[in-house]
Amino acid sequence: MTDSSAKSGASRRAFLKGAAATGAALGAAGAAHAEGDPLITEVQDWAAGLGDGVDATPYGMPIEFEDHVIRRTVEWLTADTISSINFTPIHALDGTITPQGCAFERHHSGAITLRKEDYRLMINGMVDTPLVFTYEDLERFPRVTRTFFLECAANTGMEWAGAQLNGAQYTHGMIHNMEYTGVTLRTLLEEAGLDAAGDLAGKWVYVEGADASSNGRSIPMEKALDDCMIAFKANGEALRMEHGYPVRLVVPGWEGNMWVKWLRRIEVMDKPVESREETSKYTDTMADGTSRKWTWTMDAKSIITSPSPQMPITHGKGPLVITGLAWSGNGAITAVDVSLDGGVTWQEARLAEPGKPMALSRFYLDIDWDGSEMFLQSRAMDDTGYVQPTKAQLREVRGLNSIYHNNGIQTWHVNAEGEANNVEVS
Ligand SMILES: Nc1nc2c(c(=O)[nH]1)N[C@H]1C(S)=C(S)[C@@H](COP(=O)(O)O)O[C@H]1N2
Ligand SMILES: [Mo]
Repeated sequence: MTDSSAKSGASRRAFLKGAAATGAALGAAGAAHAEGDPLITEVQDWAAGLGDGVDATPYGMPIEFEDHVIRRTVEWLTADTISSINFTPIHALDGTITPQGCAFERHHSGAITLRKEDYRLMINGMVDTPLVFTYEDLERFPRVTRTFFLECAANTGMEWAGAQLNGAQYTHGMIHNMEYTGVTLRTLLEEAGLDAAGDLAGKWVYVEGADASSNGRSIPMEKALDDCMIAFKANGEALRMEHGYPVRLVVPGWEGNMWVKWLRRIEVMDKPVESREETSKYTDTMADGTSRKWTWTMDAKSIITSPSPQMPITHGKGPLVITGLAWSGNGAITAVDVSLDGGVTWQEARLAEPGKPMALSRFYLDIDWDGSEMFLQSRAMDDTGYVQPTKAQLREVRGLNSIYHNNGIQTWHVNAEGEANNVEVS
């Protein structure tokens, strides 16, 4: 590559030498070249004059050197961009919060532009008082803020029959994790009065969006009253248009398809609608040709985001940070194990912080890489005691006909050069 990468390599080595001197465990990372490094000894352009003023970026974008950290599509999957999918660059992110600007999108009839002033949310059906809320109305109910992942049921769906897409972004990038602010669905249902509906057992809500597809889904009342949210902020700011501005439904731990964007109507019913999105789609065909339905929960899953095919090891042997994401729709992640040898032996990774229910967890495993090939795997455990299955275990139960709900353990083969590829081990 260019001069500048060589330069930053040199300054990194200098840093590592400093770290070793203070007793950190990075001693073997390389000799220092601090002496004579113009980046240290010379006054640089950026220090010789003034930087940008505070009026240069009223709303900031990532610096130009990060312009590869973007949503991407897979050409053969993206027949048209209106009814389609793109993928979060999870390989290049760290921490747990997904910036809205690069969080994957899935729309069935394109992303619509809906002004707050034109927004209406209706609650009708088996309620005391059918109601219509404006956006301003919603802002006056008691508010909550909570962080959840949204995973499309089809995430990793192209990998059912074998290793196919080469990159964590493509195999596992139909996921994002945001801090949502809004009101609970329970608050609004209570406002409309659920009592007239009598016994709540067996009741459902049917939720639909304002876009042409409407993406209607039926949700059991227990879930609706438990933790669903009517969200109008994500990561502190207004929802982006592509994520449902001004209001979307949040259905923690359940498949992304139920998180209706541009939410416009909630009907309380005594049975599910059996809409297109819950019959011909989002059902799982088994080996014998029958289909599972109402497979709402996203089971525990994990992925090593680096190293990975888009994130090869470029620094040679020595200290290596292995990192990734884990999540469970059934609760909080309690542990993540990492294997370097395709699942023969496992080591427990470090969680960046204790797992939160139905939110992404970040894990790290710091190793001293000897430069030999690895078959990297990660396996998540949640607080129900569930352990992420191997692909073989999953196929034994579910066959090969499914698209949705593939939470099998992923393998990256890393060769001696540090390049990684999507493979399967038997
Ligand atoms: N109104 C509406 N809601 C929708 C969809 C849609 O097309 N229209 N797509 C669904 C699907 S399949 C998924 S995976 C998530 C994607 O949310 P995102 O685009 O914010 O990532 O939204 C869901 N909600
Ligand atoms: Mo989806």
